Amino acid sequence: MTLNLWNTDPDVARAVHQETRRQVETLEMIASENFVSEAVLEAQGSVLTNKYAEGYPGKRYYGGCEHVDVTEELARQRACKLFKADHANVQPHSGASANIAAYYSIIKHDAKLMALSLDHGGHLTHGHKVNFSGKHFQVVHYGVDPKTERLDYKAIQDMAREAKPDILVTGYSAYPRAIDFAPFREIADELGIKFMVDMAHFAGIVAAGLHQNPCQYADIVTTTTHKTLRGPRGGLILCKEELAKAIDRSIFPGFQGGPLEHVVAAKAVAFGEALKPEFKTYIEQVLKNARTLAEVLVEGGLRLVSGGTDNHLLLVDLTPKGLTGAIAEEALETAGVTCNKNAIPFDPKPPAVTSGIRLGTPALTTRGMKEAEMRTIGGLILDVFKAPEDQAHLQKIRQQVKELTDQFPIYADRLEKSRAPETVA
Ligand code: DSN
Repeated sequence: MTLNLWNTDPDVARAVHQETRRQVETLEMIASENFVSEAVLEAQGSVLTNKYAEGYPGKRYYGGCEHVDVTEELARQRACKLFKADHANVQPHSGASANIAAYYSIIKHDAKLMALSLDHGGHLTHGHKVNFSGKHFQVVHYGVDPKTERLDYKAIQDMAREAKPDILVTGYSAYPRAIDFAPFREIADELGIKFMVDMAHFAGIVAAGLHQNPCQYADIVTTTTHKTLRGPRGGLILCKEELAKAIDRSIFPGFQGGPLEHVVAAKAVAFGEALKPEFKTYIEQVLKNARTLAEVLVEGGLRLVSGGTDNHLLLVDLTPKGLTGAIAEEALETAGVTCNKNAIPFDPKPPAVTSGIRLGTPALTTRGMKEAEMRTIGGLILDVFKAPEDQAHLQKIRQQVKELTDQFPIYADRLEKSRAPETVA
């Protein structure tokens, strides 16, 4: 299958093969990653990548758009159906692009934005000082309650009354609990401001009907399409009808040029998959797996931020084991478990070190793993932490990881076909 690639560019072909092998043979526990279907990969790898289509279906600045109009329209309609939204813009290249365009459709440069801070689980694009959002807006950050490590809606209300932001934002990249959008809506209504939700992490849980739907509360909802939603890497904006024109103009011609129509087609396929009943079963299992893993890790002496999880992710405080996030991430990777170091709320350690790791179950669940495997994996993680610098110990665990991943094959055909042909050394 990758014969052309091997013949044209063996260096790239080799890296693609090795990455395929890495995904197949290790335990992918980065909470924001997943494995898309072969159908999504086919759409994304199609000739639609050749097409310019600035504009929107039926109103393009290029000829020959009749077929990409079909795929983009399908993506829009399916996104609206999935999230019960009035309007969808499926062109954002990423979650960050979606957020930039969303902000500028309703607020101006220097406006005041209020959101969850990055070190308490928020996202860079929610006003971090190194990001456009922190540089171009005045920012007020709320955090989690020091005792419960959960959002304190009353404290957020008090802060908003005091700060009088122009836009209120919620959403996270590392918060293990469900969010109640109703108090945010009330605050926004009281202050007469817009309310935006970035549901990138939990979009799949919303699609499955297992999380409150932000589209029923927020003026604008943004998301990536590749996390729990299990689509291609990209972004999506959903909004009420009255903001549809502003959002569309903000994406194009505001912040983007030609849409990536091959990715848009892959989004259409993924949204179609998420509309099927099997997707709800998948997300139910993602949640059960996260809860099971949480139990095992707590029984093994680790502390979980907020005491547990309502969603697909766990924020693990490694302090009881005397480890840092950096050491744990590296040891786990050597043992074949991929995750990321992550600050915990009020973390005394710097971001490159951290006291925590973030673990997620979406990708493992896509492989078909269930509670029994989560117990095994929890045990392997605890084993890694017993001697994180003992390379022989880590290699033994890596062998156990390989035995486990062999029982839950993924991309088997793809792996085989990405191997070097005999003609290439
Ligand atoms: N970088 C993503 C994550 O890992 O959560 C958020 O965009």
